[in-house]
Amino acid sequence: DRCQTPSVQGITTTVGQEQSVSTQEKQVLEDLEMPLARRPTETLFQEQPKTGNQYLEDTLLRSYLKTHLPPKVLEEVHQDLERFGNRLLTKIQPLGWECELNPPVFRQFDAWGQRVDRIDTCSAWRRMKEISAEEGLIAEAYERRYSNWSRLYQAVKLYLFSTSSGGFNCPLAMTDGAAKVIESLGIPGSLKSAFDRLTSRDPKKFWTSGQWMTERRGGSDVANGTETVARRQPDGTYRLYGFKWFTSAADSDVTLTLARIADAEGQCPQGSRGLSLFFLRVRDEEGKLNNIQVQRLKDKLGTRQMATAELWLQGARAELISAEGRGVASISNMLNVTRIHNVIAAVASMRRMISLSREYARRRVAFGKLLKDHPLHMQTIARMEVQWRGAFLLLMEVVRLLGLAETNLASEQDQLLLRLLIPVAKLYTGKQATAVAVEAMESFGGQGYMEDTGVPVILRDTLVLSIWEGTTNILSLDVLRSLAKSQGQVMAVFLSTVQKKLELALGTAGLAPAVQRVQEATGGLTQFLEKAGSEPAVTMELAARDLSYSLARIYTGALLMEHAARPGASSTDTCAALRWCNQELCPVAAESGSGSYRAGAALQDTALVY
Ligand code: UCC
Repeated sequence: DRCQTPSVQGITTTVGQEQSVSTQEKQVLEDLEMPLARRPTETLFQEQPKTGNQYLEDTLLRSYLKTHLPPKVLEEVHQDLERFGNRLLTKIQPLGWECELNPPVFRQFDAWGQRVDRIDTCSAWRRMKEISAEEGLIAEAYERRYSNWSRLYQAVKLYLFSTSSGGFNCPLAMTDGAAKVIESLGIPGSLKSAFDRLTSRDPKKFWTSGQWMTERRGGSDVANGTETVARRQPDGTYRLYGFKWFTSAADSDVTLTLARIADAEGQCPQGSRGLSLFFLRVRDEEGKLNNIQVQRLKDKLGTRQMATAELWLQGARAELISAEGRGVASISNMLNVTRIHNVIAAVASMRRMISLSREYARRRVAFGKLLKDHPLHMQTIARMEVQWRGAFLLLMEVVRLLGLAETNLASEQDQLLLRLLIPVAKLYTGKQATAVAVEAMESFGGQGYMEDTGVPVILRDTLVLSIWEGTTNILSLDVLRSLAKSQGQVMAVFLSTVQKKLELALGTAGLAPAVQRVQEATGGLTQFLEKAGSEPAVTMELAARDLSYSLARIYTGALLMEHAARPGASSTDTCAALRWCNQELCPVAAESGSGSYRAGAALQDTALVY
């Protein structure tokens, strides 16, 4: 059973001499020797990559749960995740594909010219809603039957669900965000029934929520972009008038949205302090729209399974749920949750693409041997694997901290760290996922570019992750916001947490080079921050993106080391930590040395562009 390694077309192959070949692999190689006449000519000589139970196959996920969850919780969660993994494979994945093939259809008028504004979704999409309730994909986080671990458990289920969900992870993100806002308001009586529905396990009761923030002036500068006006009614409710330019999952039952409350003269306060947060039902009991008109569905590059619409609010009845003028601060609870969902989607997308690439490499023969026996090909997949591992641990860290915060177990330091890590993780994993998805697509050659393999769908749906819920730059500025608001405390917590993780790693000899690299990086980071404190404000703005990348890389390096230092860790865990730490861990220190953040550099940047 020794693999022959023929030299094909002058290319010298280097692997295979000592490798044993499985029966299946041998069959693939033997098939290549078949005479042409015996081949079914309509079939490609390549096999479809198939993956199994995504929970059972995910050794990093399983080792993380084993390390962190209390044994009793682990036992119960393991059983449920194994079952869910099978359900995903056999039932949910095919539904996800159906959602892709049957995107929502907008019907503005009926046959008799009556305006109906119907958004028709396919049965698979509606089934996803039922499954989400049955599986407790929102409920789990709010029932808290596993105390602080409930949030992490919910995130794991969402992570497994994400790439099979046919885009239903989007309404779930917003539903979770809405539930979080309502909970943080103390679940007022008027919202009790909505909260129960948003967090229900009963498919007949379960509601999803939208998040209508983006108007015609754009989605980032919400403070200046929101034109919608709220007029107070005698009964204390409001009617909203405005135009929402980008409303995802427009088939949702309820939504949260921002508007400016008009005074008796009809004047509205401008800017961020003029915005208030409202809750509204999209339709009434009979299914009639709440004085809302649908202008059209968006023609998007990806997430086409999900109806995103332009909506006219023409007196939509709504309930004010924040203090007047505290709309942005109140909706940021929702944003932080949807940003975590974005991280979940990014990590899940990387995982799916790598699983498919890995499987394909076990089946596809080129140049006389399987792809998995080509060192350069495996190096490429291994690099993606290191990215995914880091991103996965960063996600787990964020949801671990959120779980603590939601059960009053978080220290002040934990809360500061959570505030910082949410934008850091969102912006960094969004970019990682895009890079990994593109690279993984290439690992299938031309097949990866074929629509019906399903690979382009994953790529398209991944590309949005660095755009919606705050672009990379907007989130980099949010990182600065969190530093400024805590008056530097958050940085002290960041550095001391990294240091604690490094101390754990010091006991593992193989990690020493990685420990040193992270220590050098934190040194560079500290120096940069000390210096930047006395520079003009433009320095921090110009450095914001590189700073955020530095925070992401340093923290993730520390997490990989912590994982590799645990009892029972494997040599692969150490290898991943070492490789991660071989990259530039502190780009902000490196760039600052070259003067990229001086005021003059901003002028140069503009001159370069124009
Ligand atoms: O809606 C969209 C599409 C929906 C699809 C959802 C699917 C998700 C799926 C995921 C997985 C599948 S996309 C639109 C999303 N829009 C955004 O993300 C907005 C991006 N822009 C920003 O984030 C900006 O930074 C703004 C809007 C927050 C900036 O607003 P302001 O008003 O200029 O900001 P201020 O004045 O700095 O902040 C106002 C208050 C402050 O609190 P106070 O007044 O107490 O000091 C801030 O500290 O809000 C607080 N605040 C925050 N607090 C602002 N951001 C945050 C935050 N992230 N966390 C905590």
